[in-house]
Amino acid sequence: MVIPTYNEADNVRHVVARVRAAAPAVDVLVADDNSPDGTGGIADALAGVDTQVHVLHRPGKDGLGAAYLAGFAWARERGYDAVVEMDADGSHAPEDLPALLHAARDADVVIGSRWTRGARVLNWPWRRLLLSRVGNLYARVALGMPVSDATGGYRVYRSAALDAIDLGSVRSQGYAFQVELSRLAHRAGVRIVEVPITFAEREHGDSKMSPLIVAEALWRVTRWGVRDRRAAVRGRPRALARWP
Ligand SMILES: Nc1nc2c(ncn2[C@@H]2O[C@H](COP(=O)(O)OP(=O)(O)OP(=O)(O)O)[C@@H](O)[C@H]2O)c(=O)[nH]1
Ligand SMILES: [Mg+2]
Repeated sequence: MVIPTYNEADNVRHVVARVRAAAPAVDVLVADDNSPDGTGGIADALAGVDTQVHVLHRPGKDGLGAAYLAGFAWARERGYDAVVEMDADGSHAPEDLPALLHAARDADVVIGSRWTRGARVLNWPWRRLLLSRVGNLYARVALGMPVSDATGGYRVYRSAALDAIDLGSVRSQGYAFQVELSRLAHRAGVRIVEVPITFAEREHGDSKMSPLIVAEALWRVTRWGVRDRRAAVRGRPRALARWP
């Protein structure tokens, strides 16, 4: 499991302990961007007493996408057959992990979803609910993907899915990173399933969400949607010409 962290000193200890308790077979990699609040040092201390906890120290804040790509590369070098993404802030419940891993037996990508039947979202202000709802509907329609929570960051990728995706082409940094990977997985034709999760607002620390991150997602989704439609239109006459 890769847990990206930036200033999560009040969360990292507890969240790692919960993962280790909920899924003891899972190894944890904390991918820290040299957090000024000392998160990296706390993670080192955890790794010092637990051989299944590892830390990837990155030089500075470089976005969620870059931290995940580095974490994926780390995991693939070591031959893991699946990689899990999870936030450090307690929004994703480690106790949901066994259900996600179970679903990964029959899927290449498992998305822990806030927007499928049975999911719960706790303590989120209505503005965040609306943003996530509308953003996901837009992504779903613009990209033609049967995914209800394309921005969610609680996922399992089987290595086969990562092999099928050209990770070198990924440029997104914020929420757009999750949407981009959903899109690439969908286009690669791998099996994607969604599992309902209980999502809770962070209790400690500050959100790194910013208007810039939302704008990046909106801009990229729109661009991908336009590109996909243009490609579909270009493809159509050829397809018709081939029709007997
Ligand atoms: N390594 C690294 N981790 C990051 C970076 N930005 C965010 N994160 C981590 O990514 C996860 C999600 O970030 P959050 O700040 O919780 O963003 P969010 O969940 O969209 O926002 P909230 O719902 O308000 O918490 C957390 O574990 C963060 O610490 C970054 O630039 N580098
Ligand atoms: Mg969060």
